[in-house]
Amino acid sequence: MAEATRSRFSVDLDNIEQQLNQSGQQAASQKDPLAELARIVGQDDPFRALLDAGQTRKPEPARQPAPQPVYEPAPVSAPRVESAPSASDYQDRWEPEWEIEPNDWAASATPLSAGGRMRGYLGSAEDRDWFSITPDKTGLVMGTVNAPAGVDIVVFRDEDGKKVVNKRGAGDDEQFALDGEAGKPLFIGIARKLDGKKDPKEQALQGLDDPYELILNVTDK
Ligand SMILES: [Ca+2]
Ligand SMILES: [Ca+2]
Repeated sequence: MAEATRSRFSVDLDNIEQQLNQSGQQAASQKDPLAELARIVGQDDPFRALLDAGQTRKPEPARQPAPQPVYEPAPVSAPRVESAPSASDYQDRWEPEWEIEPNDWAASATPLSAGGRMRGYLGSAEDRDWFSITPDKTGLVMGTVNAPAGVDIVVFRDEDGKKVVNKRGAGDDEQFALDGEAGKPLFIGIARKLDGKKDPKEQALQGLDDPYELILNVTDK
């Protein structure tokens, strides 16, 4: 019996060994496809992750345009810097002053600081706006009037309104120069050119609600 059990045991051991080998071979043979599957699955994941990332990133460009209007005011204010003749006048030009009506005569002119900006309305056909500036140094006073659209600006360079500047047409800027003397006030009048053949009250007026802007800069010349 002992030999039989040994032989059986040995046979069993052989069978078990064979089974183990077979199962090991099967397992080994199964490992390869599993490994390939694992690779495929492993490769799919990063692609899916990229796809998912791409899908999640797509909405971002749609969100980005929203903040853009916040940055738009910057270019809007840029032309103000361009119109500044000098850096010393930079601060004044960011806060333009406004005309003080009635200012239809030189005696009631709205005072303007040197190197400043002044805005006003030609609110009627015969509205005339006078401004005064007293330079603190002797030199040329350079002036520019930015006209509202459709308005032909006329500039008076002297207190009596006899020296008229009107080089350009409707909607265009007018530029002029005055001889400034330290401590002596200068007077500048602004009006709109009307059709002399028509009654001012019957003329179609443009830019009644659009302000013009007078820019003055005292130079050393
Ligand atoms: Ca006015
Ligand atoms: Ca006026």
